[in-house]
Amino acid sequence: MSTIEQKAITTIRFLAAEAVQKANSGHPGLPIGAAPMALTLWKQMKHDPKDADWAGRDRFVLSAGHASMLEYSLLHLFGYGLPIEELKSFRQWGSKTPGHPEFGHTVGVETTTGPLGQGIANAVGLAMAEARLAAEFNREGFPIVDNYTYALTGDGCLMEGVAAEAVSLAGHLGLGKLIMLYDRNEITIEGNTNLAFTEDVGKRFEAYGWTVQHVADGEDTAAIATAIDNAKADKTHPSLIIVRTEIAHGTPKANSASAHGEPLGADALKAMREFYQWNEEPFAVPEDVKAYFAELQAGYSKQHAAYDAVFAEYKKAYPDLYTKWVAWHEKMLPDALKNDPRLFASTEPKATRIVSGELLNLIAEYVPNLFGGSADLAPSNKTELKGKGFFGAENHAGANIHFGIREFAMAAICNGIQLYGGFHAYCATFLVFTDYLKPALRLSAIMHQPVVYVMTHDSIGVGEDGPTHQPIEHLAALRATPGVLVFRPADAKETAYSYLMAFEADKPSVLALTRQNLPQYAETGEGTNKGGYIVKDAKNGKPDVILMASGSEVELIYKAADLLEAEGIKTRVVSMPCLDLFDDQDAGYKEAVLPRSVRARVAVEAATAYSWDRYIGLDGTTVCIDHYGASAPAGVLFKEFGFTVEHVVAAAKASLEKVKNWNKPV
Ligand SMILES: Cc1ncc(C[n+]2csc(CCOP(=O)(O)OP(=O)(O)O)c2C)c(N)n1
Ligand SMILES: [Mg+2]
Repeated sequence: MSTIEQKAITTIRFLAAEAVQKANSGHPGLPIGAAPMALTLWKQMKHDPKDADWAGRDRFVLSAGHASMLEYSLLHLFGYGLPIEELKSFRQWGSKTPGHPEFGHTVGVETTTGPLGQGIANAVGLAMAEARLAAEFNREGFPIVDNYTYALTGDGCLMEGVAAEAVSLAGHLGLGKLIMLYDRNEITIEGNTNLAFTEDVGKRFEAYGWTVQHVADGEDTAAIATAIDNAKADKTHPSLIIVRTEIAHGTPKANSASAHGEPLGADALKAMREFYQWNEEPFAVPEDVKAYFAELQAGYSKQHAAYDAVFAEYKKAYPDLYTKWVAWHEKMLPDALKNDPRLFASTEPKATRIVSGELLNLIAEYVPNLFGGSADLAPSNKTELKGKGFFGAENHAGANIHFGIREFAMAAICNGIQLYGGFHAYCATFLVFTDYLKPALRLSAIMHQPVVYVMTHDSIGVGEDGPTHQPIEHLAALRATPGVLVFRPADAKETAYSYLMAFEADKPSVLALTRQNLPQYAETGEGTNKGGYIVKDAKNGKPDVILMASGSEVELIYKAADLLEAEGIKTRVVSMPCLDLFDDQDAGYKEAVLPRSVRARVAVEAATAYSWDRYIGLDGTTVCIDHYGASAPAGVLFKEFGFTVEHVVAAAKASLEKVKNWNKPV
């Protein structure tokens, strides 16, 4: 390694240590120990700090997100436009340097990391997206999609189950352009990894089908560079490079758990300065180090220019492909799809999961860049895109993904696919198993990624599979997650409107869909866009009572309304396919649908009542299920658990009674 490179590495180490020290908070150990591999990796990467979004760039994921100061130091030094002032305000309000790297917040951060393990799965998704886009667009002499995906992981990420799921799939898929560097310092928060993590990680990865290399000394940048070169040369297997490092190398806290997540302290910093013979002021970047990075930038600019030249030629040689490229990178759905009458063609009773399958296939006719699949439940989730092939080691052009039974990785991989660009990602399983993928959905939301979660078997309507398979609290939990649209459509039309919104949203959506058939209603439709709307109003004037429901229970409130009206009780029927959207409407609209003056209300949903409290008011009531289900035919369960027209009618009368009593003079 040249002296200037050594000096650049030392600069990274001090920027990280000083920023954590100044913030009095953060994780200095890993950045200090991994600085040599980080510089070696970034130096050779294909990227352009002057154009962080350049489509041709290699992707880098800091899966060990707590080591954020490593990434911020790199972004600053490589010239991504992250000023030194931002490093000085690490972890402070309003800074571009939050505790963990946040996509969309700091230029150059490819994905939000921090929840350990997910970054690895994001990287797998990025590599899958690259592979499919390359298969779709590259032509002889025009490798317009050709990048590596790099991830840097610590011990922690590799203990996480989601990483195991993701790397297992990556090995199966032979993602040769996925390269992971493992900062093996054998330290985590509680101490040495021998406390809980003693397996042979290399052998495990070999068993997964990865090529594994070892670098015995994390300071040996030549060995790291060679390992990266070898990994790049192997185009048929993903690569793991296990680099033995020392946490907080060169400080008195080296190889200790206290270096993980505490500032080094003034004394240790002083000793570190002596070890590295570093006499710079805190946050100072020596001029020759600045010059070194400026010189690297010249190379990146050249690379980018060369890519642009190839792309310009490609545009000329393949104008149709170029048009397609633009279409694939379009966020909005084409108007032709929105005007296709088949979107709203269902007239027969149908399960919304069946409708969903038809819609996905219809959408795929116009939107060929759908990319997704199910966690081994495609026949139940109805998610297969017919005739579009399956993505695999031998077929990178396939649009369908067999995720295997790996729900969490599936969702985190979809985040990676969506972040790569060029795709609409979707994934599927039973609604009850959103529990298995929820942490990735949360990151979809934090990152504003419109991943579509097709979650079927949405209630006790699952029937015989019993309580383990019957979601109860899930809808409420998902609705409580900020930045997620939860759709529970009542029929085919509402399902279609939900899909159109989901794919164009700037946030993830969950579609909760039924296993069992539902009727089609004449009155449903565009109101879905407002999340809740009147589908049938009281026959004569202002309603006495409002019935509201989502999904399969809309049928119940329709029928109950008929009975109530027959008794002279004026009843309004409100379908609420998306509470999140309804909440976003202006006060006037909400008042028009749920007038304050109508206090008798019933909300019906085959799930916990949690979501509905804010709509029913003090005198309203719910017909919901606040306990686990049971194993029996769906019809029996609905009856046994009170989801009957009679019960809804009784609930409406009880609410009316309450209002009447309350209005009595005391
Ligand atoms: C899912 C998840 N669980 C727990 C944590 C809290 N946490 C942050 S870092 C860490 C230990 C990570 O160890 P390692 O990756 O070896 O990093 P190092 O100590 O070497 O910096 C833990 C438990 C987290 N960020 N994410
Ligand atoms: Mg560690």
